[in-house]
Amino acid sequence: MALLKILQYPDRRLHTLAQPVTEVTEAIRRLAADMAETMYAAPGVGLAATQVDRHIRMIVIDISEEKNDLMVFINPQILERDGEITHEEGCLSVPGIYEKVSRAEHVKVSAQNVEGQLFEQEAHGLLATCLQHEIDHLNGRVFVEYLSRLKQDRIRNKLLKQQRETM
Ligand code: K1U
Ligand code: ZN
Repeated sequence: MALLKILQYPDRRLHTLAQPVTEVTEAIRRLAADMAETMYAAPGVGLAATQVDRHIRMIVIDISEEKNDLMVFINPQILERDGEITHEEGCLSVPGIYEKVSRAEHVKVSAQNVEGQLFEQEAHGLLATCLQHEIDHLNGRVFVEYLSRLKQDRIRNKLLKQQRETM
């Protein structure tokens, strides 16, 4: 397994629309394992392929305390959404920034697993938030885009300054 480099906002590659996975191959399974290792090491509770510069529709999530409940979603699609919840969100591509975002409180998602089999997942609370956040990544959307223009500009300038200082 390998640790992958996570793209940092405002990298324009984070705005790429990810393409469907047409066949779940050994290479896809290896990427899922590498994404999981990268997520656990960061540490984070989710990661989208977009964030590691692989523009295919795959995400990994583990919101368990013990970090022993890995979920891999290939070609995830939101079938139902309802309610509203506001969570403080973070993002491994936007380090050090935490902001409140409102999203659906419940979602029903269909996806394929690492064997290529279709499954459905009902999610509430943090899992629902995380699924929506990661599926947004696959659509080229970063959570800061839900914030005001002023906040987005401040975050962009802060991260660009940090990136210049660590070059
Ligand atoms: O970058 C990402 O997409 C992962 C992101 C997922 C997420 C978290 C919270 C709300 C919505 C989406 C993160 O994992 S940020 C880091 C984080 O939340 C965390 C880090 C260490 C322990 C527990 C949580
Ligand atoms: Zn993110």
